[in-house]
Amino acid sequence: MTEKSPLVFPRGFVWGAATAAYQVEGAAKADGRGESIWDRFSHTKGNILNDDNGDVACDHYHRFADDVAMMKDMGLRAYRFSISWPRVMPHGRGSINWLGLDFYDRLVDALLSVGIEPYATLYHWDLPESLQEIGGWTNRDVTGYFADYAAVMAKRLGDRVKNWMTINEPWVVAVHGNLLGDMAPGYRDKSTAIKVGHNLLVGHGRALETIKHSRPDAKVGITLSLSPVEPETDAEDDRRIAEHRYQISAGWFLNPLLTGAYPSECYPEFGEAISVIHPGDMALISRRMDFLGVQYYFRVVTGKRGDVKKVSGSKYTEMGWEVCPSALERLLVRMNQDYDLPPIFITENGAAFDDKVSKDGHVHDPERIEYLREHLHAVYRALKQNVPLKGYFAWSLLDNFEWAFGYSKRFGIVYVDYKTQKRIIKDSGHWYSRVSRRGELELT
Ligand code: IFM
Repeated sequence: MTEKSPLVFPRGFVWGAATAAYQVEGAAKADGRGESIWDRFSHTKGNILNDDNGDVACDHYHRFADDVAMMKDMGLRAYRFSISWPRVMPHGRGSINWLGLDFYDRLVDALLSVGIEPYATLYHWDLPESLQEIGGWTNRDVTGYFADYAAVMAKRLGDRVKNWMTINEPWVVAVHGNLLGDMAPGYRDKSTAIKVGHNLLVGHGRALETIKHSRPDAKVGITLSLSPVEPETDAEDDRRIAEHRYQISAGWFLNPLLTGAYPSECYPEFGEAISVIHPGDMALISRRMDFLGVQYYFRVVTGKRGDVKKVSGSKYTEMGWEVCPSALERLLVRMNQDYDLPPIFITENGAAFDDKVSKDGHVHDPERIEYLREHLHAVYRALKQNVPLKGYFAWSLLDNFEWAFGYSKRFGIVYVDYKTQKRIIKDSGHWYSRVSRRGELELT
């Protein structure tokens, strides 16, 4: 093989793109949708840059048919979307909103009619506000309501949707939503964050059991945001500090799911929140998943006191995240050594850059092409080291509502003009479309 030969991915490797309900759907009040914690949070002044909100977003709710046609033209094989719990169950429990449920039915049918495999996430952060009013994820009953909602979805879509993700990025929900408070529901309390983290895992376990019960052929997994933590120097103390941070962040979720126990480093952090763990929980949480979704954006580099360092000479995205594809390879290879891994999908990977429509009407985003190429190269290298990788989803299909950053950060491989809702496939979208069609990665 010469330097220039394309890298050929295994036959059947899944090529897709991802979105999430609150970030793209809009139609916040349409057809009986209930309020979510993100509606409440984004409508509270000062929480979101420019006081943006997801009321309209990309209007995907009304434009999904065109978006699916565009995905087909792009040669995508899979679409990862999330279901808005309050659209389907406005209060999170009890009555079902049939009109909301019908939307996902139409979306799934549209995808399948053009040969795009649906990958559905049940919880991408939009908890029904009524459930927050009874304590949100700190209330164990919510894990049961989540399983009930999962059952509704499996019953309605399970004949056509074969791949389900329960919870998206529990670390982000726990830490940003309940410890740092810069995401919904906006709490700043460590004990709350730990309880939420645990109950999200319990919710995952319960939903997995429920879906498997009603649809034995369904494949069910969870998606985790994972950042390797690497020391600034090779000194033993620095390595120890970095490893500790890795265990209390990545290990906090990986270990219980894959081994049935929290890492020993977590217990001193738990304090009184330890009471959230009930007998039987760890067995429920660690029930074998069909796959694990890995979401990688950046690594964390720590200094002597565990403080996070900027790396001189590295590139950073508009989010201020270091571009470091080799850390994705190291993360995957390490995970494969540490655990008996189920099949792995990269369920999110991508970058925000300051994209502009140029005079020729196109969006030229060479930095994103380079980002995607280099990260796919890292995925390929991990595959060659026997990491059981089965697919890759670019984040995101569309520019969208980037949570506390509103519409200021563009992650899409498709540009969205928010005034007109016009979509323009970026150069990276055309590039990714060629990779997806051929199943091959050109390195130049
Ligand atoms: O936009 C988010 C997504 O909702 C979850 N993962 C990270 C993305 C970029 O911040």
